[in-house]
This record gives sequence, structure tokens and C-alpha cells, in this order.
Amino acid sequence: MRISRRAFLRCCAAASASLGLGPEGLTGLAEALADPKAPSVLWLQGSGCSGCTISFLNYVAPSEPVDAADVLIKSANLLYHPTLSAGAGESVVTEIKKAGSYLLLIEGGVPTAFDGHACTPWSEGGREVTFQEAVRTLAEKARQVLCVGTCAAYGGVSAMGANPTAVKRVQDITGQATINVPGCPPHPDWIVATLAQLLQGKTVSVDGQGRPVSLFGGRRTCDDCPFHGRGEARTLGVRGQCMEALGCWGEVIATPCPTTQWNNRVSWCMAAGSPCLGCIDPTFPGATSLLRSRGPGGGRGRGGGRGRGRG
Ligand code: FSX
Repeated sequence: MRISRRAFLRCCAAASASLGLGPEGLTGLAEALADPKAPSVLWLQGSGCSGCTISFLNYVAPSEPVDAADVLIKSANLLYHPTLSAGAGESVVTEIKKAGSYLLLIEGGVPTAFDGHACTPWSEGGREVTFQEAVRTLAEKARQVLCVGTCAAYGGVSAMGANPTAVKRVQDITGQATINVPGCPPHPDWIVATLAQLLQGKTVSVDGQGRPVSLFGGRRTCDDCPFHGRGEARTLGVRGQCMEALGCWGEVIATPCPTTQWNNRVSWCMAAGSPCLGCIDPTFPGATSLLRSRGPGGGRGRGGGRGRGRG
């Protein structure tokens, strides 16, 4: 089944509409994709749980394209994705080296201990290429680097605690600012909406943490939460009540989660009886330690538990 550009545009339109981007956000995308010089998409995976890819693959729609693989493989000129691509090894490296203009999507943090050999995506002529080397080399030629998920953007769970492989965020490796679509994992609509803008060659307006303002610069999550002000949950798993006393991050961060929801708009954290853990925040998951240290009703400050080092 081949997906038409028209179908891809419908997918992007749905994602953009759900994010409040409006149809103007897609203006010119058809022309951009029809341009033979349109950038390819190259996706790399480093230190993470692959949940970012799984989340992306969870994109489902009632009409074509029915899933994210259709979007990437058949509509967006996917050059390589470690999970989706059939090719691997030296043949892939050859194709990657031939790439002209491409967008580099990176999922997962970058291990730097052991000269980077804790993560080796491929070999070249019998030599192991580290993820660190691949990121640095390919980012130099990329039209834009897009970090998919909190691990790539800020280190995330991959860089927490003892961090024996010395995982760093992508920006620390490339020395260049990245566009960050955080979340552990990020919502598939967030990835598609940002990718659509980049494919059009548009400038993505970002905040001080590299996050698209169109996604993360709006109202506090709390403001659109249907449970805000409805009772006060004192234990995890209680549904339909405000989670503020449990350390919910909804009052200090802005995400479209209440409106986009998750798993094809079936549910989201608060509806499932969990406070927002702040997974789009650069301090995540250190921030969630607040839940353990404070316990139920343990105050609403956001001072302690933050500022985890980033190597
Ligand atoms: Fe990290 Fe991606 Fe969290 Fe997992 O690979 S952002 S651990 S959901 O999936 O990088």
C-alpha cells in the first residue's frame, strides 16, 4: 500500500489541529515534499528504552496513513530508522553517507564512557562506530537536529543516578542547539507536527529549553485538566480528583496532554490516577523524586530535587 502525499497531509492536519497549530501550519508542505531537494529523514537510536519509537508507532488514524510507519517510510522519504528499516550494517552506512540534505532525528541519550563503546550503532570496515561518533559526524551535515524524547533532549532516565555510561544529551555532543520534542516518551502528534514544520523548511520557534513554543508554550497543564479543583487525591491511583497534593507537575509546566490525551485519545496520566511527573522538564526524572520525598500532601514547592547534573 502506497500512501499519497494528500493522505500524509491529512495526517499532519489532524495532528496540527489537535495541537492548535491551525491549517496555516501546513501551508506549503505539499510543495515542500514534492521538491526533489526535500530533506530525507534519518532517525538514530541511542541510550533509551525505545519507548519514543514505540510511542511514535502508536500513531493510529481511521484513514490513511493509518500509522506512523506509513508516514515515515512512504511519505517522508525515510533514509534510515533502526527499528523500521529493513537494511542494516554496512549497506545502510553506505546509503547514509550518500545522503544529501537530511533531517537528523535522534532518540536516546549519548553514552560517553568507555570512549563511547557502550553504544555502537554500526561498524565500518570492521571498526565499531560509536553512537557518540555517529551523532557528531551526522549532525554536522544535517539540515536540522531534532531530539525525540527527553533522553536525547536532556539526558532523561538514561542519565539519572550513577549513570555508569556517562550519558549526555545530544547538544553536549554536537555543541549546537537542538530542537527538542521532550516527553518520556513524547506524544506521536508532537513528533509529527514538528517534523511537518521542518519538512517545510520552516523555522520552529522554541523556548529556552529548545522546545517548540507551539506545543509547550501554552497554558499550564493544570489549566485544562478536568480534575483541577475537584477534590484532593491523597494516594496514587485515585481517579477523578486533583493530584496537586501528590506533587503533580501540572501547575508548573505546559503540555497539550489534557487536550491531545494519549493512546489514540483513550486516556492520559491524570485520568489514569497518576500525577503529572513532568517528563518534558529538563530535570526529569529527578523531579519525580519529589513524590517520594514529600509523600502525600507534602507541599507544593518546586525547589528540592532539581538541578541534576548533566555531565
Ligand atoms: Fe528515553 Fe526513548 Fe523515555 Fe524511553 O528511547 S525519553 S527512556 S520513554 O524511549 O529515550
